[in-house]
Amino acid sequence: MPTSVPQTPDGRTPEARVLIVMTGGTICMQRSDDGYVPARGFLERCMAPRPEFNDGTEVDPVTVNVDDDGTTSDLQTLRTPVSKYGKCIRYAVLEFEELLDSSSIDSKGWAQIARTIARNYTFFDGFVVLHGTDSLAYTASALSFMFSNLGKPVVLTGSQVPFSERKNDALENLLDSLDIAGHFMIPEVCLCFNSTLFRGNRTTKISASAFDAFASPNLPPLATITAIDTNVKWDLVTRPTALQAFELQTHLDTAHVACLRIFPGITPEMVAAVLRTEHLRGLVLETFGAGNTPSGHDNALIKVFAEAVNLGVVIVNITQCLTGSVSAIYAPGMVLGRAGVVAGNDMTSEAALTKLAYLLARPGANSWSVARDMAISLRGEMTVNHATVFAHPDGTLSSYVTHLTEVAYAVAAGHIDKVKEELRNDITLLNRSDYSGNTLLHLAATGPDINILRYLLSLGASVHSRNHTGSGRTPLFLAANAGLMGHVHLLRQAGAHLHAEEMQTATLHARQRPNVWNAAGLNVLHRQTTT
Ligand code: ASN
Repeated sequence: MPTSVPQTPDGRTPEARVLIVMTGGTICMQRSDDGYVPARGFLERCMAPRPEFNDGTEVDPVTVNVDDDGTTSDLQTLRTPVSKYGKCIRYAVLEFEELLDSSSIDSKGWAQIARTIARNYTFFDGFVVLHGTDSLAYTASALSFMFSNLGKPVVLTGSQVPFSERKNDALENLLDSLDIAGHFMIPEVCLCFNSTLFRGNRTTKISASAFDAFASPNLPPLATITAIDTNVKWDLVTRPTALQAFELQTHLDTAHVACLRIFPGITPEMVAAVLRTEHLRGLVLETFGAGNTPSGHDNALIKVFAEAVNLGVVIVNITQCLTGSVSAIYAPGMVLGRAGVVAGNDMTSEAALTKLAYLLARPGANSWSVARDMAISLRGEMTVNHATVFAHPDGTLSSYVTHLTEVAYAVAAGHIDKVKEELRNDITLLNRSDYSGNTLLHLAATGPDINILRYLLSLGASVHSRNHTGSGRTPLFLAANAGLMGHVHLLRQAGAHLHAEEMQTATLHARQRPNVWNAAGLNVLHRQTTT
């Protein structure tokens, strides 16, 4: 436990805002004569009566954007009791019109989830998506590709047993997911299940009934959750380092991709029949071991693959094995590579298929560009040497404080070399906050050297962290308030935005420096909240 609960200067407990998106799945189901079916009213039925989810205070409803034409809806909002990290989580549940058993979800459903998050991105600190487990790993993978430069946590979960049953895994999974989304700046699409947080696009469903339903065979969990603590492996967490704002691509070309599992005795004719499917553009080939297919006497199978590649079909080789990677160490695998089949390394089938569908739908995509991009890691979905950056969510004092003070001083004084040196020694300082909730980026946002701001952003410092002042100020607010136009532009470029309460406060200040507040997005975002 922290020695004391941090408070805002006006004596309130800091709050995080989380939107829970309910898409269906066992978690919300109830018994019926036809077996379990999805049921509505999850917040009222399951969350409101439980003290873990409801501290009993009256909370104003939250306005959420429910569709692309700007329609809004006021949702009932609840607040959790104060957590061990000294925060309450204020949340609402947005239920989709049609609640699905996830075995029926498709790319339209993925787009609906993605759009819901994008429309409400600026109003919440994190998102939880409640979803059936059957296709959860596909949805997690698809969303990870649909979102570029994601700066906030998106946590998917569900359960094997409905919340409405006495003994279930729903309560634990939901509580853990809400805690992660509200407390930890893990800006990835994650899957939280059975006290474990995974990178979503590394997961696969491994059990039809056990609570331990998901595995991430080729990447350790991003976090493990015990009764006492949440242990985040910050060195595994990826974060956006490009100076670009959050973006969304909703279209995935699932209609023209397929999956084929090789088995002993598969004939070239069968494979050719699949590859001749009208308008097929991409195939995920699940091969044996390190990426091998039967070679046969005359390499007939390889010729079928080579022909399809020449006709423009992108074929991606992944292994049927649960762990390990394809690699061209055996002749059959090497021959496949020479035929133009792309090595998918250690991607799961779910990740490979959704990545292929995503790349094929990108504007201007052709088979060459798709094949090239299938071989690189876009969202940490496959193992290559990629840079990772560390972070820490809470504002509690710790042994880091001495170093943090030193580097904080260097940021405030504009000593960039010292800042670089300290962060080289200990990158975990990057997203640490002091007792007022200020991260290094907060300090750099009003600091004398814009290059320090740029440097911290290039390392992946979060533009969305909120300090303990007022309703929680972001670095962008501080930069605008200080009238630093260059800093404001840079932060905006990196995806920063003012949140709803900041905009209200900013409106009062805007008369003095309209240009800088305008650059901070006041007009644009103000219009959004009033629609
Ligand atoms: N059939 C359910 C679904 O995927 C399974 C579950 O959620 N446990 O929606």
